[in-house]
Amino acid sequence: MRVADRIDRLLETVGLDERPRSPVRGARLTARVGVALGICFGICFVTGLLSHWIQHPPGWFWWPTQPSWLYRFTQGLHVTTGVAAIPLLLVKLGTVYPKLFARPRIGSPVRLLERASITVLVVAAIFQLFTGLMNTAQWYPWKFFFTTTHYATAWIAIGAILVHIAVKLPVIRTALGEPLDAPETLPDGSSAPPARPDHAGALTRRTVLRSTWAITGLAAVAVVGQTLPFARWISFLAPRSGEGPQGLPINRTAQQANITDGVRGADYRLTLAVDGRETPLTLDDLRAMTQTTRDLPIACVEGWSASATWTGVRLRDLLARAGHSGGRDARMISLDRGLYGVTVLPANFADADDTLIALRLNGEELNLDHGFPCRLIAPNRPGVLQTKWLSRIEVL
Ligand SMILES: Nc1nc2c(c(=O)[nH]1)N[C@H]1C(S)=C(S)[C@@H](COP(=O)(O)O)O[C@H]1N2
Ligand SMILES: [Mo]
Repeated sequence: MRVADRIDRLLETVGLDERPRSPVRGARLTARVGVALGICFGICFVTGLLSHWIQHPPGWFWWPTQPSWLYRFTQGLHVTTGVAAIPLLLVKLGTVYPKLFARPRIGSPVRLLERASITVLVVAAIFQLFTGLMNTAQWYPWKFFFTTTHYATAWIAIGAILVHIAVKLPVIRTALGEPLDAPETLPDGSSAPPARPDHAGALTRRTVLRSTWAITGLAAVAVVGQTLPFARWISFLAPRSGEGPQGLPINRTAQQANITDGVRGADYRLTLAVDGRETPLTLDDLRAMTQTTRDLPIACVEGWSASATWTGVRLRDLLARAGHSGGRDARMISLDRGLYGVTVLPANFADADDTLIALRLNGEELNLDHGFPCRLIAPNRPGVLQTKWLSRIEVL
């Protein structure tokens, strides 16, 4: 027996042969699920790009300080559309997988190219959704650095999606124009008999589509609760749902960052560095300055977010005390020597009314895990850039 025939036999045995007439398959179902999937991927890509640019700003990039909830919103959308895309992708793959085994297996160069592009698309999409989901759970069972890989693969995925849409556009248009469960039109123009017409209770495409919307909605609701306080109770997928000292979750504790209670000692200083001049301030110096109170969210890149009331010294006032008059970026340096111990605050954020070096959280002195003695809290910023345990601020 030829190898190709053997493969066909094998696939038939395990039920993976080409069965285009199965009621839950066909372009009409695939196209409808595909549109929803395309919208999710599109929103996820744009919001992901934004998040990446805010954290690694190219020269031309500018991000506003207001409204303070904007990043919370865009990143919530990123994680929610990403999670919603998981069931959509599974259903879509389920409706088309027999085509992977369609004959001829290799065929013309164009067909080969089309199959190669589909393979890239499927692999990149699964990779993005899987690594993104793992990141929301802070579970990194891999060796590569998450953010750069997730970002690079996003371009591959979106490129492959655009090629796929362009190639399939005629099929998509026809399929969307036809009613979901009506008989299919055969190549000769006649109507095919409906799939399993006499099978009472047979699975219809409409049933599959409705179930798909329901499961997708459920997945979205499960994750959106970590961003919307009133929806927190339904958020069973949200790993950090508002617990933590002073009513706020924590990503990295003081202990994990090697910050000991020693920072409570009398020798703690926050040093301001402006044009080669150093101004060391004690915690009492900071407490003696004019205090400002603001309600601002921590919006973690991983999707959870929570609002809190912060009190502290305006960064602008603090730097003015060291002789700085605004208009320049500032580098935040932490006692934490980890990955997020140094961040750069663009000039418009350094000068903003709402940007604080916080000493208090929700009416109490800042908990050690929240960044005691003091931390940065600025409006409309990813949580990862809200540097805790500050020891030094340099005007650039
Ligand atoms: N020095 C330092 N600051 C940090 C971090 C860190 O690892 N080190 N983590 C950041 C991240 S990822 C988030 S989401 C917020 C969380 O702040 P919270 O622990 O006060 O809720 O702190 C940010 N500030
Ligand atoms: Mo974060």
